[in-house]
Amino acid sequence: MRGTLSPIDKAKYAAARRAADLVEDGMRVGLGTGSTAAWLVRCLGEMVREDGLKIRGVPTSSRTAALAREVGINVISLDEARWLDITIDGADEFDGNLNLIKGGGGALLQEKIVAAASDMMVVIADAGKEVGTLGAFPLPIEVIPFGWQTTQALVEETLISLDVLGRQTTLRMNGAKPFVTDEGNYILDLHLQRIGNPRQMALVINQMPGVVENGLFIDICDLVCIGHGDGRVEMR
Ligand code: ABF
Repeated sequence: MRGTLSPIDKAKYAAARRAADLVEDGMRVGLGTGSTAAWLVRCLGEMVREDGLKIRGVPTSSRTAALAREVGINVISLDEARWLDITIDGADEFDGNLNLIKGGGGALLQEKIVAAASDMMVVIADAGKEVGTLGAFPLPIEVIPFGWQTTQALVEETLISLDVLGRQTTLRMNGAKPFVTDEGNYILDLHLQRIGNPRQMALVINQMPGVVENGLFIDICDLVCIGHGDGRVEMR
């Protein structure tokens, strides 16, 4: 099946496969969400079933939990694990400082909590996710449903004071209804084009009432495995 993969899936698989080699017997492993992270979960499942690898996995979404169980990984909660040896997850963008935009898949809240509770956070991505400056990918902001339009207006007004090009937000939809996260929240996608100061942006956004978390991961990622369509993997 892997022989018939598109170049982009080959790149995702190659990155995931390389990162899976960082996982050792006995580790507690944070399992990311998204199509690249799904390759990682499948690789780890294979290592569990075929090589007898013994790990405990903490999923970052209900989707990943279901896949991890399906491939034979011993799934535990973050509170059972308390601390993780490594988390391996995808990203929507990463820059030269290994800062990230995440949350395109809607799982940013659990992803950030799990990553922050890990000794090491590894991102797996195809080369197309690398950017000079973060922000072309809309920044996901998780907000509670109560008063979400008021929160939206507050976000847009507050951004006037920052040096940003755009400040339009859109409510993420799932068909005709708002997309609802695993935590029962909504997501506003913030269209900025570029984020000159991601650290400041992350702090400002998270101070607003109604905002639960944003998709900027600053100083959290330790290593990026960048997959290419020909199967090469670069490490940053
Ligand atoms: C998750 O999956 C995210 O935080 C990110 O939004 C997304 C990347 O998805 P994919 O690997 O499918 O490009 O990790």
